[in-house]
Amino acid sequence: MGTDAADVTDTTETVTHRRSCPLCEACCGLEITTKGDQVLRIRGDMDDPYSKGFICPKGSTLKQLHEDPDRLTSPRIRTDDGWKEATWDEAFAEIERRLAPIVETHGRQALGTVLGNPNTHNLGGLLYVRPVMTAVGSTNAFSASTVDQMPKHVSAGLMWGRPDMFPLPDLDRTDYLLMLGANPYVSNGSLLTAPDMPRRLEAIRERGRFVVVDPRRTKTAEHASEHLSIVPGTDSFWLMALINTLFDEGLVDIGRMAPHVSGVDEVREMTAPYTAEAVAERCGIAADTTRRIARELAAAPTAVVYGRMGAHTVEFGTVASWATDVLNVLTGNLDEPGGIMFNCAPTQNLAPSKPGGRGFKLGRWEGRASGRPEVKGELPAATLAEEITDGEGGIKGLFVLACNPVRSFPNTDRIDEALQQLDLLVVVDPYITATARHAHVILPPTSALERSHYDFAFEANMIRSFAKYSPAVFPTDAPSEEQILSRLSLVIQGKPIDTDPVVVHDQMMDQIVEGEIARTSSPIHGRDKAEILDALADWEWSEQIIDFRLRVGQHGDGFGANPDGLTLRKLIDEHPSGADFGPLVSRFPDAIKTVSGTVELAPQPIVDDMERFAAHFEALGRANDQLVLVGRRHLKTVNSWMHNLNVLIKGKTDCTLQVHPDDASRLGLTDGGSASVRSRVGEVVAPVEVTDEVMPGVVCLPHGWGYDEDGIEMHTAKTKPGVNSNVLTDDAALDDLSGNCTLNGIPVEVALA
Ligand SMILES: Nc1nc2c(c(=O)[nH]1)N[C@H]1C(S)=C(S)[C@@H](COP(=O)(O)OP(=O)(O)OC[C@H]3O[C@@H](n4cnc5c(=O)[nH]c(N)nc54)[C@H](O)[C@@H]3O)O[C@H]1N2
Ligand SMILES: Nc1nc2c(c(=O)[nH]1)N[C@H]1C(S)=C(S)[C@@H](COP(=O)(O)OP(=O)(O)OC[C@H]3O[C@@H](n4cnc5c(=O)[nH]c(N)nc54)[C@H](O)[C@@H]3O)O[C@H]1N2
Ligand code: SF4
Ligand SMILES: [Mo]
Repeated sequence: MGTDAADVTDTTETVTHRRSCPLCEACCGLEITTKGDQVLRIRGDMDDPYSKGFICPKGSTLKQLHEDPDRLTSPRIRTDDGWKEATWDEAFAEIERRLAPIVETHGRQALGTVLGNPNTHNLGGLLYVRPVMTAVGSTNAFSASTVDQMPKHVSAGLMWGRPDMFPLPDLDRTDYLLMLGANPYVSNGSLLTAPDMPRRLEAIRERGRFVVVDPRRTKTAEHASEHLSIVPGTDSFWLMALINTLFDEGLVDIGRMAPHVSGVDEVREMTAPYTAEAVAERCGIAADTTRRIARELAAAPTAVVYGRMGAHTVEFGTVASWATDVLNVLTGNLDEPGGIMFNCAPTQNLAPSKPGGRGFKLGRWEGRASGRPEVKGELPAATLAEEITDGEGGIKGLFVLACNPVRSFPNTDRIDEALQQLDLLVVVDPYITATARHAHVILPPTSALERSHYDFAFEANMIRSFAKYSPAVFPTDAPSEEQILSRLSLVIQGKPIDTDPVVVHDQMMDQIVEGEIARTSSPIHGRDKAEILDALADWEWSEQIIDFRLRVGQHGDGFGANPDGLTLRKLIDEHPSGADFGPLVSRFPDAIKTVSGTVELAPQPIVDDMERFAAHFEALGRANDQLVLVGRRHLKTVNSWMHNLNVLIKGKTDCTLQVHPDDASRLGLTDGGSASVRSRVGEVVAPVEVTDEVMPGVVCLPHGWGYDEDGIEMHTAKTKPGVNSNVLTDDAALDDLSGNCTLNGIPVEVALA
């Protein structure tokens, strides 16, 4: 091959970077090759000991996202003549100008925050939204958690006293996996960070059994040992029937954890009405199948039950989430290899401690307009619009941080109208989205390639103890999300806009270090704060927090207490693709933090909900031939924002209404034709895909689409806008215990359009 002149003079070096992918919970390792400011190639990092080279088609698109001409690189201010490109000083001055009269006239309770999913994938967002929320200082806190996993927080909080400690299916060691309402072949896993789900799931099928429960024959279902179709919204009843069968057939065997579990007799009573026979028709699963699955779960050497979106975003999502883990406990699979296990991240302190703690409380305050109880300090996303518009004293100033409620929350037309009534809407987002188009000020963060990363959110959900630091590929002087959020918090506090935002970080470090020094089980208990802060002085911002947490964590150097232990410097120098510290280890009973110090199988709020549950069961018995809507995800797009890259959306649109052939012929619908879908709150017209992937009586539409509205500036997405399924989801349909929204099993009318 010849060498041309350009190559001879081009002395720019080719550099290989390692980082983890921030686009979904799998956190796959990427190997990114750059030359100057150009990305030459992105592929799976074969040296990453956790993901071992696995990536999906989205992983390589960090390049296209970085280069996307629609991605904002400077703030925008709304003016009478449209958007004005602004400096950061101008943007914060505008926020100050609009904010002051709101706070003066109505106080801080007229402010609110909305946090979105990408905060969990982005270090700055994850660590620095807290100062913004503290500065806002109102009870109007909303997030994507109540359109997602809140039922799991509630059941974990009630059962073991730790709402953030999710039960992790120990996939690589289990013999039997029962999975409800999840599609990890597409989603790549949720509340479960295990890159290369296909390989891990196929390994379970080879050594044991892997059963999928889903109203659709998903790709995951196709690869399972068995697929059971279930009537949407009925998982809670079916899980009760599995528990009932365990009692009925004498199969309960809790094993090692038995002395640390309470409420078994109450569960026997609570589940008594829900025999396999009683639920069969309502769930669409034959009684002998249900009984067989219960026996299989009990007989397997190790087994685990796992439920996600389809099981949680329904009317009794918390009961479903609770029943899932009751099954794990009653079959002896609590905190055992191959069962459900718990967070063993390197930043965890696993020093022995006594079981018992403060437990978990719900409903410490209520939404002003909705009267709905808070859960984990939040109000339900479904009540955002009414908390702005209804009655006296509503929200006037809203800070939306990495969220697109006009696409992601239920009854989005109502939210769309409500946002336009605000006196101040600040949106931190790289795009002018359906939500950001209503903003007074948009603050854009840097791109994923321009920032460093450590997966504090997802290391807690990994099935191995794994640490990985990703340095920025293209370091930049543009304000980081850390700096943007810190500065925002200062402006909200009423500080002068030229205050150095590092004061926010310094204050946070003071608190973090003080808290750790005060903990008796900490390796730095009783040490001098200044000495610890001094030892971190080589780092700034988030890196200080990463170094600190690694050093006080289970493998850390304890700031000298364990000189060979882990530090951020060591992680970077010795493990650029990540350090694997082995599989999960048992953490109970020490880690149980309920007031009783036991895993509580019959927490009072769940017991109290049984009456409503029974009434719902009765009502289902009277169900007619009403069609119900469920959602789905696609491998190449993520939620409401990854549709702006041609490499991902080219080809036939994925945004179709799936209809079973029997329903299609009854309704006169044809493949490729159009159908109108109407719910209590709205109507959309979508292209029809006739397929027996969905069970009869169920139609399915993905969420996140709908780019055709005026003002959205995502030009590639606009070429294939799709329809917004959250025009149909009902903001009045909630899981009462968690405030989570019902996104699956929405009653709809479908007709030829
Ligand atoms: N009908 C229906 N609705 C659903 C769901 C469903 O299954 N069905 N799923 C729900 C679930 S599980 C979730 S988690 C939510 C997600 O809903 P959201 O919380 O709205 O999250 P995303 O749509 O992923 O992204 C929100 C915004 O973050 C921006 N963003 C991307 N990266 C960054 C960044 O680094 N910093 C900042 N500041 N912004 C960034 C994107 O441009 C986007 O506008 O949707 C929920 N809505
Ligand atoms: N490619 C891609 N990956 C993603 C995302 C994305 O948008 N795109 N989003 C990320 C996010 S924020 C999350 S939270 C996770 C979600 O991860 P998962 O929970 O695995 O994702 P879903 O694909 O929504 O799977 C839900 C399944 O539940 C089924 N279902 C619907 N109703 C019911 C029901 O009543 N009962 C049962 N048993 N099943 C039901 C649906 O048919 C669907 O197959 O994915 C993450 N990963
Ligand atoms: S599965 Fe895809 S999107 Fe998710 S982390 Fe891996 S490469 Fe990124
Ligand atoms: Mo999510």
